[in-house]
Amino acid sequence: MRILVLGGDGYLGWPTAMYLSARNHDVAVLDNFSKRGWELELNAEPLIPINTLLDRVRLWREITGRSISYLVGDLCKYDLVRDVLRDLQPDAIVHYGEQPSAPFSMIDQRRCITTQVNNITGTLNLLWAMREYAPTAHLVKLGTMGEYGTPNIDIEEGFIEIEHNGRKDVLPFPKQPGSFYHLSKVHDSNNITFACRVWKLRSTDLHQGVVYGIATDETELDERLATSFHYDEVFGTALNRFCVQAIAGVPLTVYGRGGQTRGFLNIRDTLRCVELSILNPPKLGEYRAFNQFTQMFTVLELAETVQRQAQKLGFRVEIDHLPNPRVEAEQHYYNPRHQKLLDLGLQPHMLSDVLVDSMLVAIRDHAHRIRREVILPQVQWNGSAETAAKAFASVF
Ligand code: USQ
Repeated sequence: MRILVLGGDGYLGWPTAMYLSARNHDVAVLDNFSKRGWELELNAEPLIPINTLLDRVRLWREITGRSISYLVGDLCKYDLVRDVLRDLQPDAIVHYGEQPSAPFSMIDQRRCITTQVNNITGTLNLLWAMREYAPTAHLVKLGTMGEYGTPNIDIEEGFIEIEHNGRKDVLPFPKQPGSFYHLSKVHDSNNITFACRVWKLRSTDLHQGVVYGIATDETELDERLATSFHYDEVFGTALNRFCVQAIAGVPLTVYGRGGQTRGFLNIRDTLRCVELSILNPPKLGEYRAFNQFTQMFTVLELAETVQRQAQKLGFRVEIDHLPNPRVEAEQHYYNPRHQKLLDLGLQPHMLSDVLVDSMLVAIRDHAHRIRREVILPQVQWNGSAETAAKAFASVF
C-alpha cells in the first residue's frame, strides 16, 4: 500500500515509517520540524542524539535497500497538503503531525493557541484535501485516551449505547479531557466524525494511552536510526521519565498521591496497532475509534516498578510525592474497554522487568547527557501567567 506518515520525524512517526517500509509498503514521511523548534524553545533535548530525518531516510535505504520518500512541509498550509495528497494518492494516511504534549499546551496562552491552531487546522486541512483529492484514502488518526478523562463509569471504544426517557441511541462517548492538548484531540475527533458522515471519508481514530520504550526491531538495526526519547517535564511521559530519573539519582516525580490510573503500551505495539488498522480499513463513510493500550497502571505502581528494577542494577532510588502540578483526580475508577485491536490480532508486549531493565541499561549508556534541570515540573495547570513567564521563554 502507499502510506503517508505525517509527523514522520517524531518519537512514533519515524519508527512507524520504518516498520511499514520493512513490511513492503511504499512509505512517504512528511514533517515541518516544528517539534524540534518547540524543544529548542524549552531547552529540552532528546536523551539519545538523533540524526536529521533526511539522514535517517538515507541511512534506511543504505541499510535495507528500501526507500522512504522524504517530504518537508507544514500541515497548516492548505496548498501543501492538497498538493501532497493529489500527487501521492495515498491508500492510508497515518497522522501523528501534531503538538503532542499536555504540559506544553498549559504553559501559557501562546502555547495553548499554538497547540490548538496547529493540531486542529492541520487535521481540517487534511480532511478538506482528502475530500478533494483522496476521498477513498483511510485516515489513521492518533488521538488519545485522555479524550475521555476519568469518568465514574466504564469507558467504551468511542461510542456508548444510551437509554434516555425511554428511547435508545448509540452516541459518541462523553469526553472530559484534562488539558488544552487533550481538548485539541477531542476537536479533531469531532471534525473527523463529521467529515466521515457528510463527505463519506473513512477514518480510524486511535485513542492511544501513554507510550513507553525506546527500541523497535527497526531502530535496533543501527543506532543511527534511533528515535527521539524525552525525559523533560514537557515532552517526556511518565515511565520514560521515571527510568531516566532513576539513573540520574533524582527521586521519582510522582505527582500527588500517584493513584492516577492510565492505559499504557509499548512502542512496538503502537506500530502493530497502526498496521492492523491499515490492513483492516473501515468502509467509506465510517468513523471508528479503537482504544489503543494494553495494560493499566497507577503512576505509583510504575514508579515502584522502576524503583525495584533500578535497585537490582545497583541504583539507589527514592520516590517523591510532589504537589500535583496538574488538575486531575488522584484516586478514581478507571475501566476502559480495549478489545477491538485484540480482535484484529494484536498480541501485546506486556511491561516486564526485562523491558524496564533494558530501558534502564540503554539510558545508563547515555547518562552523561541527562540534564537534571529539565526534570522537575514547572508547568502548573492553574498557575499564574507571571510564574509561566518566569519559568519559560516568551514566544512571539
Ligand atoms: N505523571 C507523574 N509524574 C511525572 C509525569 C507524569 O505523576 O513525572 C502523571 C501525570 O500527572 C498523569 C500521568 O502521569 O496523571 C500521565 O502523564 P504523562 O505525562 O505520562 O502523559 P500525558 O500528559 O497524559 O500525555 C501522554 C502523551 C500524549 C498522549 C497521552 C495519552 O504525551 O501525547 O496523548 O499520554 S493519555 O495519558 O492516555 O491521555
